[in-house]
Amino acid sequence: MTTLAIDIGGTKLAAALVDDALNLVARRELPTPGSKTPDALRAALQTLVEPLVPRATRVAIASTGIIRDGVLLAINPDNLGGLLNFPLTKTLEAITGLPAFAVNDAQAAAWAEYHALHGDYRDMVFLTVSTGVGGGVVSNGKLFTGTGGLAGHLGHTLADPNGPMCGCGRRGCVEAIASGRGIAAAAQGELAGCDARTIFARAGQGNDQAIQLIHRSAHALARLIADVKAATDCQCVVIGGSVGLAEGYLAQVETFLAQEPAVYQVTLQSAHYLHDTGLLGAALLAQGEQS
Ligand code: ADP
Ligand code: BMX
Ligand code: ZN
Repeated sequence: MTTLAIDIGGTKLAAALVDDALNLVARRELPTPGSKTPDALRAALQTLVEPLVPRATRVAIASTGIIRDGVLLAINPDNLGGLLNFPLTKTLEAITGLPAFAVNDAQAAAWAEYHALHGDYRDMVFLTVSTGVGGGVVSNGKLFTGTGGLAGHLGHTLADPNGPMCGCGRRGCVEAIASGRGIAAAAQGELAGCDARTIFARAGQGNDQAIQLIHRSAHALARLIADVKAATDCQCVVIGGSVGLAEGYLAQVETFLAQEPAVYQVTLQSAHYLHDTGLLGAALLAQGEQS
């Protein structure tokens, strides 16, 4: 079987063909449409997948948002506004003429990264620090998705009761502070209006404010990881997303986590599959669905 894997994020859309041995070819990427209307997303997905469809036998989608029965609901509508109840699998089935399966992006990535650990650990958590902060939990070898798809949305746990409002409606979520959007939203003065990528570049040039913004994100993530260790007793936390994979970020999280008591320490690793982990996780889960 050749799976057409699709990853829908708040910033970018990716697609590739994945075979049963998890070889990934013909990867394509497009920006997530700025208008974020259902029509704009449908059109962008069509453009993205069209060249890949003739070689595919099924579709597997990893998408930001709560995925329930193939439908996408945003927990943080700021990340993917205007898409309340977007019929993800129906849309892709109509575009491709193939059967489609959909799962949350971080849940998919958790499954791919669990697979990459080759049985070293039975309990692990994946965190993406990207447009938002997403999570996926594998406990005793089983991926948690929840009956309503919400399981693992760890970016919406509390970092600071006096922190910024989160798009989900809660104040002070980890996502509002640590995510790419959270980093950008806190930038002031000369960095106001810059995205997280630019802020990382400025930090690399020694800009104090940029360095502090990244510290603030890494510190919130480290505290989240201590909470996650307390909740799951996981043996490993894997970090992905463009912020999570940015040079030096994981080392900062490790430094902040080391300041927590010994019981909360846990091995941290960068995502083995880097930016393809959502694509591969969706493909793996689709294999499981049909086996
Ligand atoms: P998505 O959320 O669509 O899955 P990404 O994982 O690429 O996409 O995350 C997007 C966020 O990461 C944005 O806030 C962007 O500014 C930031 N970003 C992208 N590239 C980099 C980089 N090289 N270093 C740091 N941050 C980055
Ligand atoms: C948000 C939420 C999660 C998602 C996470 C990371 C939406 C649209 N998304 O917390 O479902 O897993 O962002 O998403 O509410 P990404 O776009 O940063 O990859
Ligand atoms: Zn939130």
